Amino acid sequence: MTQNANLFSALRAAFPTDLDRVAIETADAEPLYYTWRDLERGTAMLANLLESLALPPGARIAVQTEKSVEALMLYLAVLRAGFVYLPLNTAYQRSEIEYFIGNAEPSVVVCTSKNFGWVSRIAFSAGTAHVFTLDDDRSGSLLQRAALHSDRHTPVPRAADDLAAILYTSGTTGRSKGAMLSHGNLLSNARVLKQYWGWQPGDVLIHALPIFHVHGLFVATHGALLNGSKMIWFSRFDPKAVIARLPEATVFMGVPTLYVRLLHEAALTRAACARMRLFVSGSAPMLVETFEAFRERTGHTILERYGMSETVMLTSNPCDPKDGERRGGTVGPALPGVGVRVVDDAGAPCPAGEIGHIQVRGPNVFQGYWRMPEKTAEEFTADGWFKTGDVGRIDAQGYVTIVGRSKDLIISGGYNVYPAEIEGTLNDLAGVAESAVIGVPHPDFGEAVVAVVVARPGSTPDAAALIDELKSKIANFKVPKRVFVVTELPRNAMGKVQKKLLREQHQGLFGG
Ligand code: MLC
Ligand code: AMP
Repeated sequence: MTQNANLFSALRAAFPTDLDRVAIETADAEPLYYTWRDLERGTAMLANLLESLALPPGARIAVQTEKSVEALMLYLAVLRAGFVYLPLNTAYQRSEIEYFIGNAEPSVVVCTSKNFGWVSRIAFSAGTAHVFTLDDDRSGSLLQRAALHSDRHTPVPRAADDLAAILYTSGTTGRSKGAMLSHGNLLSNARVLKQYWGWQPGDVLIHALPIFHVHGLFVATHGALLNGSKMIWFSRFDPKAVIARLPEATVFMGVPTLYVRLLHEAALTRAACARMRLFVSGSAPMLVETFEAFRERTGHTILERYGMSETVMLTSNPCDPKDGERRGGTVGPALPGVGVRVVDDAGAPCPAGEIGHIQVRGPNVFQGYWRMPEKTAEEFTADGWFKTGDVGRIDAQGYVTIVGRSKDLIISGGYNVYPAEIEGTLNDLAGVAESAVIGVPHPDFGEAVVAVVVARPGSTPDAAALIDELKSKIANFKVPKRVFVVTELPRNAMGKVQKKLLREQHQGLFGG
């Protein structure tokens, strides 16, 4: 290995010289202050603990814990020790966790003490050697064990294409796929964003997103760390509390639902945002009316960008006016060094302004799906472009507009929901013959999940009871907000369920 491309080493190199400055302040009634030295020492102790376990090279460390600074340190420690981080949404239920652990075969699982009983049973039966607990009050076996280790540690050298993380992303058919991201993928993207978004000395980030997906884990934390910037750390998004801290901050990142909720607060004013430099939105489409209402109220033009678990960030509206204006309803041009193109059904590039399939190529594009070489091959073109599954157009200035998706995907409050997975779960419930799951406009979540269900002959399933049953089986954000029991699903001449028709029928359901 010629050069150490460990992402942690690059982040640490950006720590301020004065390690006693505050790196993270929690937004609690009784705040905790973590200095850069605390991050350095805490991640060293955790990395030493991981190394002491004699794990195999490339070992996966699966983590399902509440958001906390210690959970962030665990992520950084996994990078530091050269292992592979596997974050899991806290909403995932037993059968979902069983699948992820069975598929990824992690050597270490970290969970909350509340879930230790069932998680450890699943993990040990899948061959996991170590299960630790970590709670959001800093208790649990992980930190107890880490405290016994040295607070000095030399980051393990990694090559740019060594794996840093696996992010599970649902599939259009079948089960979730693990997107394998390398140190090089993450670092190249973080560096491009640092430059393109003009991170500057004195920037302070309000971190209010979960840390188990690309947006909160990578885009937000890498941005702040690579700039040596302080974070104000919210364990969960609370619009009133966020607004109260805006005067101390300069950067905020959110999914559109967060902006919708901020706009509901009268306290969101120009004065409250006077010190802010940048508001970033992404992970789901932002309505132009939200974009405009925010500008009207605060004087700030939200910067919308476009990303994916498989590619981190692909495009972004400009930050610096010399790079162009921020246009609502678009996700901006391809980031520097990233190639984005739109092709027709035959794979030929579309002329400017024409709608087609969005494809991407660049140092940000992942290494493939974990243990799914055929699926990986299917998602790349012969000339090496990744098929995003999004549909859009690129105008003459290079601005990308996403107009839809060729993948059957619902994005609710920034979380992805694949109808096939929900339909499969519904169809297994007693009394259900078949089902169709659709997304309809929702004023808060952007899209809401709705299910249309056909009863088995002789059964009369109750919609509310089906919803309750689903809550015990799948993550709460995937559970349909409404279930309709019907006698049959509309089908076309080929026998395919006409989801478009169902979407039209239900589109006013939430006043959208
Ligand atoms: C919560 N609920 C949701 C939901 N979140 N329902 C639909 N969609 C969602 N996203 C439901 C729960 O099931 C529960 O229902 C009720 O709302 C209250 O739960 P909660 O946990 O208290 O909700 P809340 O804290 O208000 O969460 C809403 C939210 C959260 C918007 C803050 O969903 C969130 O943090 N979203 C951000 C997701 C994100 O980070 N995405 C980035 C992906 S990365 P009930 O019935 O049980 O009461 C990516 C790539 C990229 O896409 O480009 O960035
Ligand atoms: P995920 O698999 O969770 O990483 O979600 C990635 C998907 O989110 C993309 O393929 C897009 O469909 C969607 N997405 C991300 N950012 C945006 C955005 N700014 N506008 C519209 N859709 C977006």
